[in-house]
Amino acid sequence: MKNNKLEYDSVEGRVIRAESGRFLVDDGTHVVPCSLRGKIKKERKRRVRNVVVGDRVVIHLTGSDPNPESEGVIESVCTRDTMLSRASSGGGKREQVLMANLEQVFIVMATREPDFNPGLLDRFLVGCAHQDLETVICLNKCDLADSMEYLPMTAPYREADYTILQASAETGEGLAELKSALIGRISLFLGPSGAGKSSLLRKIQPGLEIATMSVSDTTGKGRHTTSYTELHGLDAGGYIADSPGVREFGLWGIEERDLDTCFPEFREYLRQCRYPDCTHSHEPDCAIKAAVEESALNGKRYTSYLRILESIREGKLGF
Ligand SMILES: Nc1nc2c(ncn2[C@@H]2O[C@H](COP(=O)(O)OP(=O)(O)O)[C@@H](O)[C@H]2O)c(=O)[nH]1
Ligand SMILES: [Mg+2]
Ligand SMILES: [Zn+2]
Repeated sequence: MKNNKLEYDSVEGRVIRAESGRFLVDDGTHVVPCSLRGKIKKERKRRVRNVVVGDRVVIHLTGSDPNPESEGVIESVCTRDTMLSRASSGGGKREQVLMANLEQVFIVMATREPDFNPGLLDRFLVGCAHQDLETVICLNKCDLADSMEYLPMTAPYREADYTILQASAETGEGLAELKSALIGRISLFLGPSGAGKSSLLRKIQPGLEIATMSVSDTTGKGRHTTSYTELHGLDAGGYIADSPGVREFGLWGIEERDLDTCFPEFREYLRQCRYPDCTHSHEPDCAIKAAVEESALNGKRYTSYLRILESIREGKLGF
C-alpha cells in the first residue's frame, strides 16, 4: 500500500490554468488543483521564475486517500522549449510571459467590431517573430464585411507570405481549415478583445464552454468571459489556449537591430543597404527605402516598422 502511494506521489503534468497563485495541472488522467512550493514562490517573487500556462511541471500529490489527485503542489518546472512574452502594461518594465511551450500562434483579428487594427497586428507579428513562433493570421467576422472590403486589409500580409485564414464563427466559414491546423499541436489564440477567439473555439469544439465551466467549478468560480489564458485539450488531439483580449502588445527584449528581420518581406533586401547596420530610417542608399519607393514593399508595413523602431528607441515598450 505504501509502495503504491509512492508510485503516484509525484507526477508530471502541464499547467492548463494559472491564476493568482493557484494552478490547474493536467497530468494526463486528472486535472489537479495545485499551489506552488515555497521555494518556487520565492523565486517567483524575485521574478526569476514564473509558472505560466503551458509549463510542464512536476507535482507532488497531497490530496488524501482515496483521492490523492484532489490536490497537489508544484515542485519544479521543466525547461521551456518556447514562450511568448510581452512587456507588462503600464510602463513595460517587466516581462510578462503569456504562455510557455507553444508551437504556433493564431492572431485573431476581426474585419469589424472591433475595427481591423494593422498597427496592433504588426506588433503581434513582430513579438511572435522575435520569439521564433509560427504565426497564422486568422481574419474573423468575414460575414460582417464583403471581400472587397476585407481583402485589401490582409493584402500586405499575403504579399509578405503570411498564412491567412478567413473565418467566421457566425457562418462557419474557414472553421474546417482552422480545426485541421490545430490538430496535434499546442496553439495560442491571441488578439484584441471581441475579435471572436472564444466563439471560434466553441465552434471548433462544441461543449468546450461546458468543459470550461466544470473546470471552473473545481475552484468554485464560474466564469463566462475569458479573464486569463487557459489551455484546452482538443478531442482531435492537441491543445489550444484562449487568451483574454490583449489591447496592447508591448514588445519585450527586442533590440533596434533585430527589428528588421521580424518583417519577413524585408529580409531579401537587408544585405543590399550601404551600411550593414542600417536601421532603414535616415541612412542613405537604403535598399528597404528604395523598395518602398518602388512599391516592391508595402508602405504601410514600412511605416509600422518605423513606428515600432521609434518606440524601441524611446524605450517606450509598454504599449
Ligand atoms: N457577426 C459575427 N459575430 C461574431 C463572430 N465571432 C464572434 N462574434 C461575436 O463577437 C462577440 C465577441 O466574441 P468573443 O468570442 O467573446 O470574442 P473574444 O473576446 O475574442 O473571445 C460576441 O458577441 C460574438 O457573438 C463572427 O464571426 N461574426
Ligand atoms: Mg474570449
Ligand atoms: Zn536600410
